[in-house]
Amino acid sequence: MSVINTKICVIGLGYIGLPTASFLGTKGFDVLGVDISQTVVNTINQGGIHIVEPDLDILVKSAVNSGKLHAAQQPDVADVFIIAVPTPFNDCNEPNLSYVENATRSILPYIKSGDLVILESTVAVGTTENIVATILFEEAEIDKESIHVAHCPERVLPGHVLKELVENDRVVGGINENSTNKAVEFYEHFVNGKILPTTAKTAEMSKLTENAYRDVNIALANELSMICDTEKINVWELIHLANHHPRVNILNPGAGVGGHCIAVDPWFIISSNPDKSRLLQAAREVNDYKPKWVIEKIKGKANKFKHPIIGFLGLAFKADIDDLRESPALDIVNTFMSCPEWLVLVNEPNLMEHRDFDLLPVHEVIERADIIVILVDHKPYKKLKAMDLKEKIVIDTRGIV
Ligand code: SAJ
Repeated sequence: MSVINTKICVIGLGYIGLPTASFLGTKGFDVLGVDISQTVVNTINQGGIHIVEPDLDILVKSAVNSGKLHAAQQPDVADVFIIAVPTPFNDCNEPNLSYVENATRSILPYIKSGDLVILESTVAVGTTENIVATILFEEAEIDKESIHVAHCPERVLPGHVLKELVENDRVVGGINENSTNKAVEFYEHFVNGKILPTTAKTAEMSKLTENAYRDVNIALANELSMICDTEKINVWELIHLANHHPRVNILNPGAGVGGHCIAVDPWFIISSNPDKSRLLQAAREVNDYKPKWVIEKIKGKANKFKHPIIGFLGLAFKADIDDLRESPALDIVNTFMSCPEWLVLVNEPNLMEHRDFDLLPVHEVIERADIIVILVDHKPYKKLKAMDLKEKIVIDTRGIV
C-alpha cells in the first residue's frame, strides 16, 4: 500500500474521526471525511473544527489547506474506509448499533474488490463480523473474499488525542487472516506504537476490557473514599501508602465517573453477559452512586445555614478539558440549581461561558461561598492552599487541598 495513491474515507467526523482524518491527510493520504451534519462538513472545509481538542485546529487547517482533507455528506470510492461513528446506549443500557449499520450501508455503492474496511467505534463483541462484514458481504455486489474487514478500536485519551493517535500501541483484529494483515500494514504507515494482530472478536473485547478495568479500579477508589469518610481516614493518604506496595496501583476517587467511554463501555459486556458480569455491574453501581453521595454530603453541611451559598469548582467530566458531556460535576451542580433556598456559585476555568450558569472567577467563588465543593482536579485549583479556604467548609472530592 503506498501512501500517495491510497484514498481514505473516514465516516464520522467526531472526537475520533476528525483527528484521524486530518492526521492521515497530513501524512500524505487523500482523505475524504464524511459526516451527516452539513454544518460540520462546512466548518471542516473552511479549515475549522467543531470539537475541542488541543492542537486539532492546527492539524485540520494544515490538512485542508494542503488539499489532502476534504469533507462531504456522502462517501465516495476509496481504498480504505474507516468507520468512527458513535455507539450510544438506550435507557435500558443496551447498545444502539444503528449508526454502525448506517455507516456500513453508506459505503456499499462505493466499495470495490481489494478494499479495506476498518471499524474503530467501540462496539459489542461480534459486531465487526455479524454487522459490518455481514452487511458488506450480503449487500455489496462483489466477491466477498475480496473485501477486508477489521476492528481496530480507538484508544486515545481526550485531551491527548494527537499524541496518542501516533504513540499508542494498536490492537488490530480482522475477520480473517488476510483482513488482519491488510489492516496491520495500513496502521504501520502512521503509528509509532506496536501493532498487535489478533481476531476481530478479541480486539472488540480488548477495548471493552481496558475501559472496564479502569471503571472497576476507580470504583474501588470511590468505595474506599466513602468508607474512609465514615472511618475519618484521609483516603488520599491511604491510597498513596497502599500504592507504595510494588503490586498495588489504585486510581483516584472523585465526584463520579463521567465522559462517554468508561461509564458506558462496561455495559457492552454486561448487556451481552448479564449473569456473568457481577463485578462490572457492581463497579457501575458504585461509580454511579458517588455523585449522589456527594450531593448528600453537601446537603448535610448546608443544613446549618438558612440560605447557604455553595461554591462549586469545576463542571467538566474530568481535569483540564471543557467537555461537560456525562459530567458528574454538572449533575451535582444542577441538583442545587433547582433549590431556591440555596445560592449556587460556579467556576469552570476551561469555559468562557455557560448557557445555564454565570461562571465566576475562582477567587470570587471562594470569597462569597459558605461551602466550597471541589468537583474537578483542574490544574489552577492545585495552586489553592488550605490557607485560601480557611474559615470555609470544604468538600474536596478530588483530594486537592
Ligand atoms: N476518573 C476518576 N479517577 C481516576 C481516573 C479517572 O474518577 O483515577 C474519572 C474522570 O474524572 C472521568 C472518568 O473517570 O470522569 C473517565 O476519565 P478517564 O481519563 O479515565 O478516561 P476517558 O473516558 O477520558 O478516556 C478513556 C481512556 N481509556 C483508558 O484509559 C483505559 C481512553 O484511552 C479511551 O480511548 C477512551 O476512554 C475511549 O474513547 O474509550
